[in-house]
Amino acid sequence: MKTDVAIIGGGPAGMLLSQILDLNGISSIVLERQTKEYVLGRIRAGVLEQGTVEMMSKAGIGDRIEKEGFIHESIGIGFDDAVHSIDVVGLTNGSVVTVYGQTELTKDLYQIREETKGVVLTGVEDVQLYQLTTDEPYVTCRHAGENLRIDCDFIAGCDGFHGPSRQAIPVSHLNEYHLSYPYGWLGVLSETPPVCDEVVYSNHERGFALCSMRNKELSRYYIQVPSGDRVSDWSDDDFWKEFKQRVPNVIASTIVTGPSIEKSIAPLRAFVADNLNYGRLFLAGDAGHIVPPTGAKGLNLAVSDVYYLSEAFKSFYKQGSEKDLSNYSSTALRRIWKTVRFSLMCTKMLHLSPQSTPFEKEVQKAEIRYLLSSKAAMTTLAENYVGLPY
Ligand code: RFL
Ligand code: PHB
Repeated sequence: MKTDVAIIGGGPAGMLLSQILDLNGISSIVLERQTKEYVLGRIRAGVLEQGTVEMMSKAGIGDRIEKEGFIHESIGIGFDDAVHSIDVVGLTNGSVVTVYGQTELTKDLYQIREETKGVVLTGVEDVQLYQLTTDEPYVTCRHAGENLRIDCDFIAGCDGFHGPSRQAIPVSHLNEYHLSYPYGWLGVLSETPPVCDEVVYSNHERGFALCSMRNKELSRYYIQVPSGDRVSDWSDDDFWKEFKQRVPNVIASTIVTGPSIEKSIAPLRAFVADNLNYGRLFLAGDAGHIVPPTGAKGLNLAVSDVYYLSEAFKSFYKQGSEKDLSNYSSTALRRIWKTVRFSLMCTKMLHLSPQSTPFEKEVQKAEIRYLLSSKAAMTTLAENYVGLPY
């Protein structure tokens, strides 16, 4: 098989890239390890930056987001038994975020690639990358019992943190920065009406809690749990009991609880790969970086990477210029590091750290009080939350 760009990974980054390339007459083949049903069943992100929504519209899949997404003009901070609203739209001259599940966004991407007859091979095994530093790289894999070889001009590594793409970069060309937190998020999806119409991030001495939603009948809630906890350690009753203790009473007393239809634990960590490029291989999305979910940035960063990378492929195929491709890594990393900074700052401000001294706990409270009393601090939070410019 032959294509312009071989894309490893059919998550949001890989699928969006293939769609944008297609709109620009650049061919691609997507290789996804899991089945389509598995990919579409994963419950993950829920908050889209304005730039992400614009990218989806440009890619021809903005209609359902526009119809079914929920525009949020503010976010809530739960602190001292009250919900403090931050007027995101007012502080950013009109920018908002859209609540729309990653599951739905991925469904839209698979659907449009089916309509546009894109080649997306699911259930592939043993993906391997070759000749990355030549003009003739290729990928091999097994698919439906056959061995495949895909010759291409470029390879896009969109295969998440554990995929083979980053591992194909020699260690001498890769600097990896890692940070892990001694806690994770236990998330529950429940067929109940969301308790608030804004996303509420709650700081509490028992630990962090988050109220989010997917639609009018579907809520998504999280609580901070120690690393090492397993989903089986937490019954639904235990979850709700703990959750209610960590949110302001106005939420605890009105929340409608119900059985969880999904429950999972995500570890909190940060990771950045420097460089995102090796020869003809380019990394995008979680393959190149992970942020703790507190700022709601993982999916949005994957989309901004795809923006820079697709623009660079466009200049290569349309103007014959390799300049944007050679600058891809440094351009994308500048935005990535700023977003890492924001995600770490939110994580530190809102979570209970098991190592915190009483002194540090007081400083954390002062940090939140300062945020809630300072227009400058709230503006900083709001402009990062809606997404920094590309
Ligand atoms: P993905 O979605 O992991 O997709 C990578 C794909 O590559 C495939 N793959 C392979 N394919 C072929 N061969 C192999 N050997 C392969 N190995 C892996 C995988 O099967 C998969 O389909 O990465 P991508 O596309 O870069 O997208 C990144 C986002 O999924 C991720 O950043 C977000 O979900 C993070 N995230 C959030 N991001 C936000 O912007 N806003 C949020 O509100 C938000 N909340 C979250 C989150 C992530 C969470 N978890 C579970 C980590 C909340 C949670 C709880
Ligand atoms: C979610 O709805 O899953 C969600 C919302 C906000 C975050 C992270 C996750 O910061």
